[in-house]
Amino acid sequence: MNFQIAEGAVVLRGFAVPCSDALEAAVHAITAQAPFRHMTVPGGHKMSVAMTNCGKAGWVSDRSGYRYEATDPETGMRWPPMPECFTEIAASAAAQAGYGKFCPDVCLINDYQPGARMALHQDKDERDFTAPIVSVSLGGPATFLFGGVSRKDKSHRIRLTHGDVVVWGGPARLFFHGVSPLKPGAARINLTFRKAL
Ligand code: MD3
Ligand code: FE
Repeated sequence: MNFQIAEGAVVLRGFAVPCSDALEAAVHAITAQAPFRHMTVPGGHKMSVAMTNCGKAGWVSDRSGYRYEATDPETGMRWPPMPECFTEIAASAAAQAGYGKFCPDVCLINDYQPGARMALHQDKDERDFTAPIVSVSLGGPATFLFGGVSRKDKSHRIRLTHGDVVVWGGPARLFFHGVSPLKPGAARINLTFRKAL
């Protein structure tokens, strides 16, 4: 069921349900090599969301800022490769939403335990904003917030549950967005596929 929530942004309800066991197993294998960790933001606080990455590079944050790095700063090793089921779900969701030939090179994996949240922000650390971003939600439900290209724009909320996929392209690619604190209950995993390099 495709549902456009803004110009360029499409929700695919339950799109990832058929392959969610494979996606979760792949996350488990990735975290054995590159464990979830709470990164430090430039202001010095640790994020409430725990993160890891797979693919050609990974998103990292520390006191000096945000960037993509080919290696995991915790281990000095390259990030685990992107599993085939990851590339496949991202490309097929993008195609379903009207974005052909999406070939992500990085996947940020976010682990939300109860209480974890993500403040309103834009994704601007990638080189090319013409490619969409594909987000896959697994596990417990979350309230996702999205506004517009200005922080002052009115924001909307949308409930995302297990298997929901959102494709953010066109004007929506640079929309402000965030996640409300996760309610007690099941943890939530989010896979964020990007063309970053
Ligand atoms: C809307 N993660 O890691 S993914 C992030 O649920 C991030 O973990 C959220 O935002 C999460 O940066 C949301 C969905 C998403 C990603 C990129 C967007 C929504 C977006 C870019 C523009 C607008
Ligand atoms: Fe984001």
